[in-house]
Amino acid sequence: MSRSHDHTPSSRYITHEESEDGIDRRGFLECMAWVGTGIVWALKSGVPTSYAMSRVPLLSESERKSIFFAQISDSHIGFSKEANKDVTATLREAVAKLNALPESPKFVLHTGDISQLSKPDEFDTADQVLRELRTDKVFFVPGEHDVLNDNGASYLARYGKPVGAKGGGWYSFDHSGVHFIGLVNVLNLEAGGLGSLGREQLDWLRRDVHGLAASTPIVIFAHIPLWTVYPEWGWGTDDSEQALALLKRFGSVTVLNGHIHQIMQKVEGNVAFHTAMSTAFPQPAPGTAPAPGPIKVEPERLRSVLGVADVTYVPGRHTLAVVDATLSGLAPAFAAMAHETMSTERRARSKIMSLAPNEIGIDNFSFTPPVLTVARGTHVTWINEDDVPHLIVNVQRRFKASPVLDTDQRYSVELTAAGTYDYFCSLHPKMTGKIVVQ
Ligand SMILES: [Cu+2]
Repeated sequence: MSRSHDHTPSSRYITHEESEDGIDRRGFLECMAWVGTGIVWALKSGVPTSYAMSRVPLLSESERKSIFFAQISDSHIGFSKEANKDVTATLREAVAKLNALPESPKFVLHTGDISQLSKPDEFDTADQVLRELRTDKVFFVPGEHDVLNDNGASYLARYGKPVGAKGGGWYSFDHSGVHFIGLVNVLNLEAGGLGSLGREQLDWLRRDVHGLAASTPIVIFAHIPLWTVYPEWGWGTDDSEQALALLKRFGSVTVLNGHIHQIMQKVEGNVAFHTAMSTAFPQPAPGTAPAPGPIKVEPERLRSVLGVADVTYVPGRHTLAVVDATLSGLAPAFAAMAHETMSTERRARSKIMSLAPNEIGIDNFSFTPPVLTVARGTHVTWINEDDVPHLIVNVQRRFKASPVLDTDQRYSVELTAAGTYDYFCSLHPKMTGKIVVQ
């Protein structure tokens, strides 16, 4: 399994290479970044086949017309920084894109980060725009941005209840002979870790698939990728392998994720993984920038790095195909972005922080200094200079967790007892730091 492989980032993220017949054979073995090309993939009688978007005309008429369902992800309603000042408008464009399909999708999956800061009015706006979709129903799973402040309680009340969600918001349903499973991997994250499903959810999953025939096509959707895309940036889920082990016996498993705001795909045995574009802003390709986070591209290119995914399925033929569609209608333009814009954009953005001896700066998804030594009774202050929200949690729970800190917001605690305080960001648990009180 590639989860345990130790490829360097440069060898792990290969550029799409296609053989003469349009079938990407390396794709069966390697993780890959799809750059500069739209992708369709199909599971035909359990055999994965991938095509460049240009091959879509070769699909049968019925396949092309029978859009089964669609995926929207990472709409981040409430975000209004440089990378996209009107994320509501681009979500609306995504809705229009889906409404313009020759056949309406039966339903739409939203794979999380509906909102930027879990605010009721952000959810209200998202709901209002999504109501314009010409489809029967929209199913949601939460992103880490949707469960700020209350460990997901308000998310659950709004989106979990209507689908009879269990525990932290997971649920399943059946449609046209396909079994759909919405999983939650953004709750109770631990310092230094990745996304997490947790024991309770894994036990539920075991019971959920127990009675299903191995021939039942399975579609799993969750926010953070259920395969290790780039652990250095937290792009993976710690216990996803345990979930996938429960699905080994099924002939066709499709995993749809968001979170990384770019198209990536990998096929491993019976499991096909796919991450979707955001409708709000792009993020850097793994390892091409100091940190993940929103990046600004030339205005004319924005709509070529935002989009949706359409999925077709022909019952009885075990065919499931995902087509990524940008808002512009042009091929995704991540490649050019990766090489031209990102490093300069990040460099320009990165601020020089002058910090007092009791201050900890947050920038580019890291804490500065990583270890702060102070005297007893010091008020320690975190300052978020990043363009994404962060949330400070003490591992030993000896000081109160911060509220969500958006850009330029601060949080202070008075540390009266000597000792070592480990802390991390509960939204991005790879971000860790330490305070030594003497
Ligand atoms: Cu964070």
